[in-house]
Formats: sequence, structure tokens, C-alpha cells
Amino acid sequence: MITLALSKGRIFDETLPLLAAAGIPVDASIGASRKLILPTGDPGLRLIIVRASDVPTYVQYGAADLGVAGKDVLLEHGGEGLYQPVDLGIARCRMCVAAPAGFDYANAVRRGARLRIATKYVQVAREHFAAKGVHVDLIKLYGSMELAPLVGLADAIVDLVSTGSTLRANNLVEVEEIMRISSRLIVNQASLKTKSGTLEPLVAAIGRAAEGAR
Ligand code: PRT
Ligand code: MG
Repeated sequence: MITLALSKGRIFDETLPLLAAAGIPVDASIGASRKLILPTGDPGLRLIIVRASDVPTYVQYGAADLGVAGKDVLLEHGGEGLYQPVDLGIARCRMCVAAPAGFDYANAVRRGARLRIATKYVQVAREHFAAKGVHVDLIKLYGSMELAPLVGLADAIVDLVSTGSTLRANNLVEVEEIMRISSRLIVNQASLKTKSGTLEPLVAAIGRAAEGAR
């Protein structure tokens, strides 16, 4: 049995068409189910539903052979024990620095000001500001980063942006793009050896499906 870890929401919704194109139909209505272990049209492949940030952990320890995770999540996790063979090109967004419309971020950076940055992505943020030589105090949050500058918790945030409507709704503007983000197929390195006969063709088929969807 092969186990594929997915998170609910955009990753589940955007992975199903790739699985279908790879010859693995999944009944989309099971997405609404509260079951955490779901069958697929292939009796040798099951899905498990976990939090987006937990996908690399399940795959790292081999509780899932494969998973789909955002590059943001993989960078924070560190990627230990994971093979990352395919960029699926799904769940695209960008990691950005955003600040209140009235805050002159570029000027604060030029002056060498020490900035308070709220984010869920402390590893990526630390590396980004260190590479630019910007002094920052990082404040770890688990969600709703957009609120932090509005109530004086931080000068700016590092968050994911796709349409930009969440920033606009909160009177924030993107002041710097850190990187483009998409989701990757990740594979447990030990599974790839012990189950290579089934995993290799599956990874190749999903890779072709992703290529075809571009
Ligand atoms: O929601 P939960 O806390 O369970 O976990 P999660 O947020 O990690 O999961 P989920 O399903 O929301 O996101 C899974 C993956 O989708 C992320 O790891 C990203 O790689 C990718 N992705 C793509 C996004 C977005 N686009 C995105 N827009 N993840 C989050 N957002 C959020 C963003 O953080 C911000 O709050 O959506 C808001 C901005 O969206 P716009 O459209 O208003 O710009
Ligand atoms: Mg979310």
C-alpha cells in the first residue's frame, strides 16, 4: 500500500486533477468527508488528510510515502529525509514583505532602522533580512499576520499573497517579493528504495501530469 499525504483546501483540490491525469481517479466528494484516511480508484494507493504544515513530517517519518507540500512549508520544515522530485506548479503564490500603506519601508531600510516583523515563516524571513543586511526582530505568529501591523504588534509582515485582496482589505501593500511559491511532490527517501517498483512509476506519472497541466 502506498500512502499519499495531502492537506484539505487548495492542495487537495489542485492535486486531484493531477492524480486523475496520472490514471488515479479520486471521488472529489470525499473531500467533504471527515474521514482522515481516504481510498482512491487505485486499490494500492490511499490518501491521508493532515494539516498543510504537517505533511513533511508524515513523509519524513515514513507514515506517508509521498505528500504534497508548499515550498513555504518545506523551507520552514527543512526538508530532512525528503526527496523532492517534482514541482507540481499548483497552489501558486508569492512570499512577500507587506506593510501599512503609510509606512515608508524602503526609507526605514535605508536608514538602517530596526524593524519588527510578524510572520509564520521565521526561517525564510530570517534568511531574507540577513542577506539584505536589515536588522529585524521576528515575532512568530500562527495566522492572521495581516492584523499585526494594524494594532502595533509589528511594522511589517512576511506572508503569502495570491490575489492580493487580503492585503488590500487591510490597507497593507506589498513592499518586497521574497520568492515565488508552488507546491512540490515530496517522497520519503527510504520508501523510494523499498517500494521503488510502485513508487517510481507513480512519481513519474504524476510528474508527467504536472508537466501536461502547465
Ligand atoms: O489554513 P491552515 O492553517 O490549515 O494551513 P495553511 O494555511 O498552511 O494551509 P492552506 O491550505 O491554506 O495552504 C496550503 C498551501 O497553499 C500553502 O502552504 C501555500 O504553499 C499555498 N498557498 C497558495 C497559499 C496561498 N496561495 C494563500 N493565498 N497559502 C495561504 N494563502 C493565504 C495567505 O497566507 C493570506 O492569508 O491567503 C491569504 C492571501 O490570499 P489573497 O488571495 O488574499 O492574496
Ligand atoms: Mg490557510
